[in-house]
Amino acid sequence: MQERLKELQAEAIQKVTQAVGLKELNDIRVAYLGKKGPITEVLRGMGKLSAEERPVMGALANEVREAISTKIEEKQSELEEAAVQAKLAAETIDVTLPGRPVKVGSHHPLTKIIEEIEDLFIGMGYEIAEGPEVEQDYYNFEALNLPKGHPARDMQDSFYITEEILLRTHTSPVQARTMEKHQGKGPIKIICPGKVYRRDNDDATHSHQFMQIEGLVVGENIRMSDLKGTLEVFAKKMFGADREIRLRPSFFPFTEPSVEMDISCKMCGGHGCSVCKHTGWIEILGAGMVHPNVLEMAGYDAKKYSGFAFGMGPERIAMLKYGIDDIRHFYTDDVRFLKQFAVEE
Ligand code: FA5
Repeated sequence: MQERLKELQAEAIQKVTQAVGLKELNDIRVAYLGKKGPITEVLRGMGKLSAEERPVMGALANEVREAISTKIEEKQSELEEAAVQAKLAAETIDVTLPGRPVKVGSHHPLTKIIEEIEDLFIGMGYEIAEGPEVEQDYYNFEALNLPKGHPARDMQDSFYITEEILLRTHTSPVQARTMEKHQGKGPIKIICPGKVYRRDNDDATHSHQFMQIEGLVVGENIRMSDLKGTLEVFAKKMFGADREIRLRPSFFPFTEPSVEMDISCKMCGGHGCSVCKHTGWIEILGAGMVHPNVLEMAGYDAKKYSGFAFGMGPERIAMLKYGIDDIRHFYTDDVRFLKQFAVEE
């Protein structure tokens, strides 16, 4: 019996030593130390032994169990440690490898132009105002001295939603809204950037959706010379002192007198090309002195208060500044076009 126990110990220890996985190790544990294992089997035969032999054999059986268990535990730790090391080796990260470059976006050229214009006017003491793109006919036209049926409404072909609601055709309704909010009191000095919509046919200089920046100054003793000086400062800062500017008499129902400002075409140096429709000039804004009717409708005393207003097209300004030959580039999201402006930042 003693010999059988020693044999079992040697056999089990050899199997444990050769085991290659935790599952196999557990199978060995169950096979040798389990209730149905050979050691238990040997112990069952102890009843046939004499009273002196029994404790000796019991002690030996415990020793054998102990020795096998210890070996199993050692092997288990060894296999677990090997598994951890293998996992670590498989997951090693080479921190010295060069990283993948991150694609960085950039500001859209129109956003850049609008921010530049905002900064310029904020520097002159203006505040930024906003208004809705889905606008009431009243603010888009009527409050601007354009009653229903007025022929000048045809100057801006509109997208109507209902008879009274439309997509605003210009940012001038923000003038009317701002004056109404000030309840007949001055001074007001605002610019208002935003999207506008017209049923214009798209071509190199026209888009059915485009941006405008409106300006409005209301106070006592505001004169045409203030408007001219402001526009000159703006144009020189924006395009450089060497670019030519011209003011042409014009007509807007909400200003009197009215002007339009053109800048000499950068694409052709003023000789004429497709961008300037062969005139050498590009129109960038409309302006004028706020019509007394508009002041009165907003609750101002037109004898005491006067004002000037202007509305410019940032796309046209960006085209002139960056030498862009087609307004549609702003809206077609060609990354090759947009990337050129990232370089400048
Ligand atoms: C107006 O919209 C007036 N509300 C401007 C104004 C404001 C006048 C305050 C007086 C006082 P106009 O329709 O000319 O005016 O448009 C103003 C500017 O928007 C133009 O000078 C041009 O730069 C730009 N613009 C007009 N139509 C388009 C278009 N279809 N696509 C791109 N830009 C346009």
